[in-house]
Amino acid sequence: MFTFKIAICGFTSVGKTSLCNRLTNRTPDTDYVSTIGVDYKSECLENHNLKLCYWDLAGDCRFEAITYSYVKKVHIVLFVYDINDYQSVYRLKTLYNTYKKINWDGLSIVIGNMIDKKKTPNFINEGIVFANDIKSPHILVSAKSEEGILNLKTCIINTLKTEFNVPPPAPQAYKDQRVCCFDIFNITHTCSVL
Ligand SMILES: Nc1nc2c(ncn2[C@@H]2O[C@H](COP(=O)(O)OP(=O)(O)O)[C@@H](O)[C@H]2O)c(=O)[nH]1
Ligand SMILES: [Mg+2]
Repeated sequence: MFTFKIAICGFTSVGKTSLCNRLTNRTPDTDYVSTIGVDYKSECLENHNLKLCYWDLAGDCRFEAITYSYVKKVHIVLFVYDINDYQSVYRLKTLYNTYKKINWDGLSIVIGNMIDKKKTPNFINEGIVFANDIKSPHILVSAKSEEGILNLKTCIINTLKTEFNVPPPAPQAYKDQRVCCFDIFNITHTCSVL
C-alpha cells in the first residue's frame, strides 16, 4: 500500500473540515468548530493500493506558521473556497503565493464548496480562472449534500496514480494462493505430529 499526504487549505469556514470528513467517509458535523492548527484523518483504498492521509489545516492566520511546515511535505494541496464568498477565492491566491515563497512545488486541486446553496452572484468563474492560472483541475462540491465528492475522490486518485506511477494491488489469485500455502503448511504440520 502506498501512502500519500494531502493538505486541505483555505479561508476559515469554507468547509475544509466538513470536506475532510466526507473524503474519509465520516458524516460532517453541522455545528461549526474551528480547527486549531492541524487535524488529521486517513483512509485506506485497498482496491487502488493507496492510503490517503488528509491534513485539515486551520484557515485562521494565527496558525499560518504551523500550516506552512505541513504544506511543504504533502503530495497534493486541496485549495478550497466557498463559491458564494469572494474573499475566500482571493485568500487562495494569497495562500498560493505564500506557499510558492516557501518553495512548495506540489500538485494541487481547486475546490469550490457549498454548491448546494449556490447564490446569484457567485464566484465560480473567479475560482475557475484561479485554477487555470495555477494549472490545476477545478471541481465543484457540496460537503453537505455530497454532490461532486465522488468526482473529487476520482480526481485525487487519478492524479496520484498518474504522477507517482502507483502499481495496482496484488491480484486476488495471488492472495488466494498465499492462503492456500498456509493451509498446506497446517496439514503438513498435523501429519508430522501424527
Ligand atoms: N450548506 C452547506 N454548508 C456547509 C458545507 N460545507 C460546510 N458547511 C457548513 O459550514 C460551516 C463551516 O464548515 P467547516 O467544515 O467547519 O469549515 P472550515 O472552517 O473551513 O473547516 C459548518 O457549519 C458546516 O456545517 C456545504 O457544502 N454546504
Ligand atoms: Mg476546520
